[in-house]
Amino acid sequence: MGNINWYPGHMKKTREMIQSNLKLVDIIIEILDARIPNSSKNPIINEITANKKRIILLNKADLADKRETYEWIRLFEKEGYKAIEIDALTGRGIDKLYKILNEFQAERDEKKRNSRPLRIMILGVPNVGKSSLINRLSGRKSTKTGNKPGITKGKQWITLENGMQLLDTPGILWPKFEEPEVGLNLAFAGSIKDEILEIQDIGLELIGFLADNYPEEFMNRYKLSGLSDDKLANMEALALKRGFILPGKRIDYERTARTVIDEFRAGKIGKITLEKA
Ligand SMILES: Nc1nc2c(ncn2[C@@H]2O[C@H](COP(=O)(O)OP(=O)(O)OP(=O)(O)O)[C@@H](O)[C@H]2O)c(=O)[nH]1
Ligand SMILES: [Mg+2]
Repeated sequence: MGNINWYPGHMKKTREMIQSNLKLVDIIIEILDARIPNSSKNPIINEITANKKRIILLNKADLADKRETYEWIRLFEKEGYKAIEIDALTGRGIDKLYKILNEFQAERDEKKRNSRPLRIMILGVPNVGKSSLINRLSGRKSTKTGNKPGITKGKQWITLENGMQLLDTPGILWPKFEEPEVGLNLAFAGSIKDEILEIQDIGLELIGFLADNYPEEFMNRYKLSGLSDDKLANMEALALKRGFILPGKRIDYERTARTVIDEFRAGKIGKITLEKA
């Protein structure tokens, strides 16, 4: 889970590695977290992948707000991309992905004589579901094919059921760092190591967001009959409901925060999107 410490040298190396891999592929699959499509986007992906065809996947759509996911897809489509929602874990949406890939293949076959099967690479920031997607796509029917003649040496490729070639290691890109809001969103979604965060602060901010944006889901989950404008008051009400009380009748803020964060990540509070398109 997002435990890479990105530093400028590492970012430069990653970029160079991805750019050299880019030369080997025809199409990029960019995975975003449907709950945080903006915060889970690498800041320079447009620059890195310029002139490559790109499909945008909103993964973990099972955890996100359907309406918001729809708006994000419309936005990306307006920007000229193919965009779909998927759940890499269950495979929902993978059929649509194959349909798009097949369309790109047909387009290529029309343009080029002796066209070959598409070569694909997956890109995304840590924890968005790259490995899950690769596992899902590779399934049982596919075979790993290293150093296949005609395909660049030294690279491991997975042959998909439709014959296309998928690079077996995804490109892991760095997330945005500058905006504090992005950091919070990545923390809420579980893309930043919890140890480096003040869990009580993260929990408090998440409670604030939920009370403002998903009040019904939040009240239902924690059996609250009303909400305060003050996030700390809401946190305390929740703690009392759940009995998160320490000796001396002190509120266990740590446990309260941990609980809300865990339940949010597990989708127990509801289908929630943290960023609007
Ligand atoms: N609910 C849900 N969880 C998912 C989905 N896809 C992946 N996950 C979970 O998200 C976490 C990260 O998934 P990975 O596939 O390991 O993500 P990754 O992008 O390969 O992560 P790194 O290798 O760390 O960069 C795992 O706990 C997965 O089980 C999905 O569609 N829905
Ligand atoms: Mg992985």
